[in-house]
Amino acid sequence: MNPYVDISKEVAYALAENLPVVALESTIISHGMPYPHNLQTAEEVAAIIREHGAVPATTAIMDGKIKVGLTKEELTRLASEKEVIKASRKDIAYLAALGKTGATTVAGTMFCAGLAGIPVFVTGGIGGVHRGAESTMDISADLEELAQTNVAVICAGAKSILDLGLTLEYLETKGVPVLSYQTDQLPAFFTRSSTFPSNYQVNHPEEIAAVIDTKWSLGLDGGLVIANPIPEHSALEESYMNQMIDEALQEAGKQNITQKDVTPFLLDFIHKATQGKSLQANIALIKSNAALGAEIAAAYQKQRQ
Ligand code: PSU
Repeated sequence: MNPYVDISKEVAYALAENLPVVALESTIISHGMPYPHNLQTAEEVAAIIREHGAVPATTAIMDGKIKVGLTKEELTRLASEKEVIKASRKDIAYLAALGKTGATTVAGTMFCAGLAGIPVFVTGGIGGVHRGAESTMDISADLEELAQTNVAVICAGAKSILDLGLTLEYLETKGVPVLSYQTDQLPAFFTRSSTFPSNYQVNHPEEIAAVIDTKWSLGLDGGLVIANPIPEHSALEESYMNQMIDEALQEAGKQNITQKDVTPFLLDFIHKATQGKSLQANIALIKSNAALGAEIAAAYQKQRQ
């Protein structure tokens, strides 16, 4: 086994027995939600995955060790310590070599899940091509990871802090399928729809599992985006959210926020500007994704038998 990787007993057992496992990211805990909502949500999401018959495996780098499956103490550290580093692919070697602690983004988590052999990963929203990327070149490393790592990512689409059209173009260029669950559009995180069509509509976890298995069996390496719209009762009003997002983008521009600080800044600004409404929506959608992800992980294991 890789000496840098420490897989929890529960996750290792599930993997050895071919039981369904669902990877979870930790940047959403450290940089995506405020304390204590972050810790509470992380625990609730793990419980939902268990209720749906799968084992949750949150990934992070703790004091230099790549951990797959975290203890409550480790989750609490990520949720509350200020010096936790947002860890994408480029950060992992530094953190592992120098004994640092980092919370993994979608890209970082895909990499860790890939190392551990976990094919299904649940998150809230993926990173993508930022608005104005024509001049800033701000494109999330999540997209490149999707291009190369064999992990299926269940999310609620992408926030319209991003340029959704360019994000879809990028994924298309990289050969990453974008499948929407029970809709033919790309959901836009806070809202169930966007003006952008998804590649395909899929209606059952079994169908999704079949696409994942067939893709990799054909040697078509790389990830898949499975976009699950936010539950209807938790969706926010589109024009209201667009206004909040515009304000957030303007403020980020004024304060000259760049690189890895952009997404956390925008998320925090929107949370405050909506007086917590965006946070409630975020919590609802990740729970819904957790339930679907566990069902997909179970269907995938069945498909492989
Ligand atoms: N989008 C969200 N919530 C999040 C993130 C994105 O709605 O918490 C986090 C994820 O961890 C994602 C990362 O992988 O932000 C993308 O950051 P960047 O744009 O710097 O690659």
